[in-house]
Amino acid sequence: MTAPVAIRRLATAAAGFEADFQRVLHWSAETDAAIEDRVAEIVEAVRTRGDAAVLEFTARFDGLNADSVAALELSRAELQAAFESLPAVQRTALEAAAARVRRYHERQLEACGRSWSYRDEDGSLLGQKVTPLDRVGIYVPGGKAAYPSSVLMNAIPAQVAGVGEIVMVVPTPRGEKNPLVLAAAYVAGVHRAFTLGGAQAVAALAYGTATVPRVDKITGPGNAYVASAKRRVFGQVGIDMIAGPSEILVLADGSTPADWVAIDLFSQAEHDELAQSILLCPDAAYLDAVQAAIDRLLPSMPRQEVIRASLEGRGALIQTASMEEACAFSNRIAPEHLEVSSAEPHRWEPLLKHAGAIFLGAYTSESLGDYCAGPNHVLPTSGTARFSSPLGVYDFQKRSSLIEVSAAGAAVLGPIAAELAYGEGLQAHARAAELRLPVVPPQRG
Ligand code: HSO
Ligand code: ZN
Repeated sequence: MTAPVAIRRLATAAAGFEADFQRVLHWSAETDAAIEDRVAEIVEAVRTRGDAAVLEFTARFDGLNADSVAALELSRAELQAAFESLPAVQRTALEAAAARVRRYHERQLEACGRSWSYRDEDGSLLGQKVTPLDRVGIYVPGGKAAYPSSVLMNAIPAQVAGVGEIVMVVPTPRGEKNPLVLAAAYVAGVHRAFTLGGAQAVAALAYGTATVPRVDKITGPGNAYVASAKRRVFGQVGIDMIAGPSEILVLADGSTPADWVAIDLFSQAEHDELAQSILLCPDAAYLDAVQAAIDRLLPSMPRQEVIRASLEGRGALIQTASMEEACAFSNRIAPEHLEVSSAEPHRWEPLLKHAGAIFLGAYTSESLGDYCAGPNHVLPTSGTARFSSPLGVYDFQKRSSLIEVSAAGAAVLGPIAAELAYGEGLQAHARAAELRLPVVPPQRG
């Protein structure tokens, strides 16, 4: 018999709840000074010595020796071969997931990724021109978090946005390649791929080397070294976000089978000991049923140790006074994934403001969203859903303003601009506006 899972049990009505709740929420993305220093050296070495430094670090950290960085590039033919080597069922699943993710992001492009303009009453044209980034880098973690699904989730929106070149880097310790990652890169339309990782790969993408092309933006998760390197090169290039551990919050009215909810809590917990799974529900008997399901199901999970550590360290089963109160707490938590496990999900959805992705109804397991429902699984974590959004087509685009002022428009705008420019003491600005007026006034003091 394995011991019951000692997951925290709280009730919003209990004395001292607020302090307990704060302890559940507490999470600090500690920045380790030693890591910062190491990364600073690596980034600087790659910036100044390029390929030679990349080769040295790859040999040292990944045990992968090569004569040149070019030898670490994977050709499209190699990606294709990896795809073709997979069992048919895996190929079909990858393609089906890719097609659904592509379709969703194509809708995103139509809905919010297009240029627009209008003419005002003077015939002047005002608008916004949307263009894709020329070249992006996608960081794919190796080791325990090597997720082919994340390759799809990063590369497909870039491809849909029309990015000219998608460059993938993936750490490949001792040269052991992950065929599913390579196959996903093939399916998602990655243009170039290198078996490079760590801070050295991030620096190579940010500054470019003789072999690795310099990109405009780097997306994708990574370990503490990668996160630190991304922070450091931000400004030289764009970055997507710095992701924390995965989170799931389930808001339940007690109508979903308890086993389903227990396994959904496991599904995030199994990512990482630091992942967070929380259940909010007004019904105490249902919380008991989920606790019993957790204890019964855990022994069948190959990753039970990680799940237990996550649930006992950061998990919580919280009894609320009502579903309305559960929604209010959910907004305070602003989880990465929010399951509304209710018979009336559309009743609660309008009350929910802050979440990376909202999964409605008992059949919508978060795991379906991780792989193939269509929306992106790269989501804001650690409460950042209060101010940021899922990775999307818009992360691979930028906007330019368009202004075309007609002669009539110049006559209307000229005096306004000139007045404000004189007020700022900027004569040249004022005269540029005035010279275009039908009757040019004398220049002021
Ligand atoms: N839930 C993870 C994504 C993932 N799950 C990849 C399985 N594979 C972060 O949203
Ligand atoms: Zn997941």
